[in-house]
Amino acid sequence: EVDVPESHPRYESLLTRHRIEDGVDRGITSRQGLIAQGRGEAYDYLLGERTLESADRAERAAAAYLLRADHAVVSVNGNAAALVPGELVELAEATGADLEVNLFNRTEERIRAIAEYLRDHGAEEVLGLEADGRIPGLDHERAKVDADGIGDADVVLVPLEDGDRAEALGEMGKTELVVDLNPLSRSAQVATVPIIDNIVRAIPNVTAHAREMADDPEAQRAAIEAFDADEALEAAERAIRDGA
Ligand code: PTJ
Repeated sequence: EVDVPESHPRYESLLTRHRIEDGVDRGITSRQGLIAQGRGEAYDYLLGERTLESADRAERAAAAYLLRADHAVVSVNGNAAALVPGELVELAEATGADLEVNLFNRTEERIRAIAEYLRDHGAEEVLGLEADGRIPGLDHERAKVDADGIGDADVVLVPLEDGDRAEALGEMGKTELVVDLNPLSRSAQVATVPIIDNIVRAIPNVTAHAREMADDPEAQRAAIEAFDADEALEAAERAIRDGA
């Protein structure tokens, strides 16, 4: 553990950065994950390192989609696993979603390490090792998914997803819930629900909304109804440009 004084103005941001470094040391996070985190931090700084109201509405809508799904899957990559392992397990439990390790830079070692790390954090079943399904339109390694996981899902939550894959999943007709701090990224642009927020704040808030609406189908319908993807993207861009 690094010693960051709590009084440091960017305490949270430094802790988050350290978790990504630790993820690389554990063989969970790719080296490219360090670069992705740097990009994310820059956007988070511009957004004021807070959850915008529009992002909170997106998180509530995402919770509603997960609860109403026939088969929801939460996709986990090397950055998500390093930053919010326990929170992802809790989200899956609160919504009845499956957890699937699905990597952009796929290696069997990293998949196994992430699955084990999620089990250490309380996950019972972790998908992603079968890789017996394919996303049409992507090259071999990028296309691999579990047939009974993401392959079969009607709703997928994909944090920090690559643009090509986000687009290809959308073309399969899946409802995509994307967490990405960059409102201009292709993944955010193609998502049914773009959540423009730090995954560290976003995942626990989706879980809180899911718990609150779990037995209330009317509230779930209202959360989906109240959400407009284009408006959310515009609100985030405005916040970056004007600080509003
Ligand atoms: O573990 P793997 O192999 O699946 O690889 C995962 C990464 C994230 C390295 C891979 O998918 C990748 O290279 O992604 P990109 O294309 O760099 O996109 C990552 C996006 O996530 C960027 O738009 C970042 O702004 C955003 N991002 C980075 N950190 C965070 C974030 N969004 C939310 N919360 C963060 N902490």
